[in-house]
Parts: sequence; structure tokens; C-alpha cells
Amino acid sequence: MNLDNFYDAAFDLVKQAGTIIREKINRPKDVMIKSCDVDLVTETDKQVEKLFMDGISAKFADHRFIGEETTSDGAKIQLTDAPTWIIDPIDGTMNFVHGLPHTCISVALVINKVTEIGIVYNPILEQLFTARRGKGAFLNGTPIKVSGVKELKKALLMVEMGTSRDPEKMKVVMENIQILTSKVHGLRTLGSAALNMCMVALGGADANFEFGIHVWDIAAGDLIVREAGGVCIDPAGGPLNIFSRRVLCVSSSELAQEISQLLIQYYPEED
Ligand code: 2AM
Ligand code: CA
Ligand code: CA
Ligand code: CA
Repeated sequence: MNLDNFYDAAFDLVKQAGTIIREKINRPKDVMIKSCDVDLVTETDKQVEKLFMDGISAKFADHRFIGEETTSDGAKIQLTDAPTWIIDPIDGTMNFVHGLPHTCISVALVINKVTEIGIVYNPILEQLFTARRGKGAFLNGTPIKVSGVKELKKALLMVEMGTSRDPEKMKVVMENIQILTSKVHGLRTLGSAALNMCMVALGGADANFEFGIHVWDIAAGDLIVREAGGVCIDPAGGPLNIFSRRVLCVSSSELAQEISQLLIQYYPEED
């Protein structure tokens, strides 16, 4: 098993995918609705996911995949010990549909249930975030690290509304925003879970939490944040389970503690 070969193959495919996303973002799109009016998918999401899976399969026939546009069709997610690529072909599809240049492809490789590789690429702003376990995190090849901010009152916090319009969930989202707004430097909502995590890894933001996300939203970002010296945990304070649909990623364990104690917890069910 050669991780360098896996990384190089993924890197090339992510760059190819980025070229497609960049070409398509300002063109008319066929937009389809998934679970509700704000849960969207385009031909490009599907094209990019297929490109990545076909490209990896052609080189590494035994590799498996968990991809948003392939696996979310009611198929049960089963992570084995086999090398498994977790793919979000376009994270920030709503931004992509509107032409807001804050969108990316996110891929992670998990082997024996340990994340080895994480790549998040925003091809519009040319931001390529990469990490390999034990080897640090990088933006366009330059090492990055978290801000290290330890106090909530000095933190810039990334939040998202998600696509769920379930009143119970929206109430929790809004209450958490209300609780935190008065306690932080500022709140930002940019519409991409993977890029939110990369902003924490970069030190441009200090924390990010979300309930309702899926494993493909966070698998790569989790490794990138940890390799940048940050902390990714469950929002209630325990260890992160990337399949639990909940995440809190933070620039320091002190800040993680402070935020997790304030958050109203929400435990999403499978949709
Ligand atoms: P997507 O663009 O791949 O669908 C926007 O709130 C961010 O949350 C995006 O990263 C989006 O991913 C992701 N997201 C999608 N569905 C979600 C849901 N039901 N709850 C929370 N986040 C979701
Ligand atoms: Ca989606
Ligand atoms: Ca996503
Ligand atoms: Ca997506």
C-alpha cells in the first residue's frame, strides 16, 4: 500500500475536478431539488463525483467510496477497514448555483478507519488545502496553523443554517446563534462546511460548529484542522465521530470547552 501514489492520484483528480467547477460556475445550470427546495444538486456535482471515483477505480480497483451524490440515495453507509474515499464533489452547492465563489471539492482517504489524506480545493479562489496524517496541513503548498485563540470573546466563529427546514432544528440553530453572538468577536456564514473548517485550519477563523452535516462535509476538514494544530470534537465535548452528523472544530482545546458548554445540543436523525 503506497500512500504517496494514492495522494498523487487524488491530487490530480481534484485539480481536474476544480477545472470543471471553475468552468461551470458562471454558466447556466440544470438545478435539481433533493430533499427540499433548498437542498440542491447540479449535473456538475454528479459529473465531478463520477470523475473522481472512475479515476481512482482505474488505478486502485480495491478502493471503496462514500460520495454524497452516490451514497445519499438511501444506501446505508458502511465503513470497512478497506481504503475508502469520502467525497463531497461540490461543498457549497448553493453558492455554486448562485455563482458565489466560495465552493470546493472535498475528498478524504480513510484506511482502517483512520483518515490518512484530506484535500479541499476551492478552484475559483485557487485555495488548495491539503493534509496527510502526521505531516501537517498546507494551503497551496505552504504550511498553515490554527490561530490558537483561547477565549470566546476574541473568537471569529463560522456557523451555518444547514438545509433542514425542520422547525425543531432551526430553533436550535437560531438559539445557538443568539447565545454566541453576544459573546464572540463576530459570526460568519459562508455556506461551505469544508471551507469553514479550512478557515479554522488557516487561522482566519477560530471555531466552527454544525449539526446535520454528513461525513463527506467534514472528513477532509477534520484531518486538515488537526494537522494544523486544531481540535475537532463532538459539540458536546467528547471525541468526534465523523458519522454522527455533528462537529465542533476549534483553534484550541480551551475554546472548544467554552463553546461546547454553551451550545444547545441537537442530535440529527438519518434523513
Ligand atoms: P452541500 O453544499 O454539499 O450540500 C451549508 O449549510 C453547508 O452545509 C454546505 O457545506 C452543505 O453541503 C452542508 N449541508 C448540506 N445539507 C445539510 C444539512 N441538512 N444540514 C447541515 N448542513 C448541510
Ligand atoms: Ca448537498
Ligand atoms: Ca457538503
Ligand atoms: Ca455537496
